[in-house]
Amino acid sequence: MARTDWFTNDRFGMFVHWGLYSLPAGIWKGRRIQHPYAEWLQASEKIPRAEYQQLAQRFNPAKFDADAWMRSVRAAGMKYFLITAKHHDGFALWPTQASAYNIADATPFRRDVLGELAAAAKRHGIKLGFYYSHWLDWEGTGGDICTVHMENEEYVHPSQQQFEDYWQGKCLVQIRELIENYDPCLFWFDSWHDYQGKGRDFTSAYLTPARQDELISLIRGLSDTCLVNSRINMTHPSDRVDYISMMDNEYPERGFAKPWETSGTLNDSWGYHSLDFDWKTTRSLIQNLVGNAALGGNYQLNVGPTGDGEFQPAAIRRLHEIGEWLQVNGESIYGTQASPVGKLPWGRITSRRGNHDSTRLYLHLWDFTPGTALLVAGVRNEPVQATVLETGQSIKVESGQQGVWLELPKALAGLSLPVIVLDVKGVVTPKIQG
Ligand code: JFZ
Repeated sequence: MARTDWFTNDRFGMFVHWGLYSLPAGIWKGRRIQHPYAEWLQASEKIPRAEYQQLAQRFNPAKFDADAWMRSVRAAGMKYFLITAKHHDGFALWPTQASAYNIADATPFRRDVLGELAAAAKRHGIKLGFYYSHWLDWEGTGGDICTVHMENEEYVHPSQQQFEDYWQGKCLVQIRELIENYDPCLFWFDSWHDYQGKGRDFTSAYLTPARQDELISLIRGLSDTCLVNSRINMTHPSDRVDYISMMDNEYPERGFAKPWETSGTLNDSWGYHSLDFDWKTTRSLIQNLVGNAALGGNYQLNVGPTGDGEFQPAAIRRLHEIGEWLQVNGESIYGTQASPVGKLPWGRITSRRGNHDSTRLYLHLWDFTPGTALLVAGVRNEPVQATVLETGQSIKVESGQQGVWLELPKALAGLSLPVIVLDVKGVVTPKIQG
């Protein structure tokens, strides 16, 4: 039983970016901020710390309802939920002892949002995890700043001693608090190669192998189950991490030996952006989920709640539509493995070892013509049966030189992104990827 078994089984989770930046929502002093990410407000507009941190006095999300959020997670067919416990601005969504810059001490709201979400997640059978910005922290207690967007007389890179004081006095203290208070299923640490265009990766000055080991050892010492992602340190990859986090909205051409995941946005920004109307279609979001599952990977879809604590209607509609598709096709995602024959011109395949020496293939039809024949190239196993997963309609199958042929019924026209279940004898020999 591997620590990551639940993760690879569940395949689909929710990411939430929520914090002080959700109030101005991409607008500052009446103008749209430069950075596409609303959560990068402080850096994008180089807002003096004292001015930015005044947002806390206005943070009072009266409409925040942890159970309502978890109902949306369930309605979408998602199995785990992550929230930004602390993003780059350094503000904490729980009553931490490490800094008064937190929801209980600095806002009129005062409620422990993470505590309420942890309890609601338990009630709804959802696993809860945390995003934590361990490298960048713009509170002013020694965390690093991002040169490209914010370096000025106030925002300068910390000295090694200043960063160490932040690391020991805030970062490690808060990680311990989060594990002891809320027992998270995983951490999603955030870093990247910060070349600042000068060829040298500034991240490594702070995220050293020693600090990486110190952080992972702290977590391992406090929790046998909590997973750690690869973006804890992109410069010194460690085999101690549990899963690989792709870059934002990055969908790989092939899978990895380790569990892996793509985090994606519903529109462009992670945090709520009131002028971001670039919403993705439900069809493309389902194809992201299927595309990653067909390569043995996970998909974590982001929501940016408003400053009041509500999900936008456009987000709720897409979550419900994805959930409706998973209601009838979930068997083709949860607990499945990657395609043994790669991707095909008409769509993708997920698989599951069947019983009695058989294999079940889930054929995700994306580009096809109802009433015509479809070739599952590369599958030379003897076909046993084929049915439409949503309706149970059986389909005529026969084996051929190049693979298994199916006669697609006309009735498929009425289904969006239909899935056909094809059972074949034996194990399907993986096609050697060119
Ligand atoms: C990072 C954060 O900065 C962002 O706010 C959000 O939390 C996202 C999930 O992760 O975004 C990045 C980080 C690095 C790159 C792009 C987006 N990069 O190096 O291309």
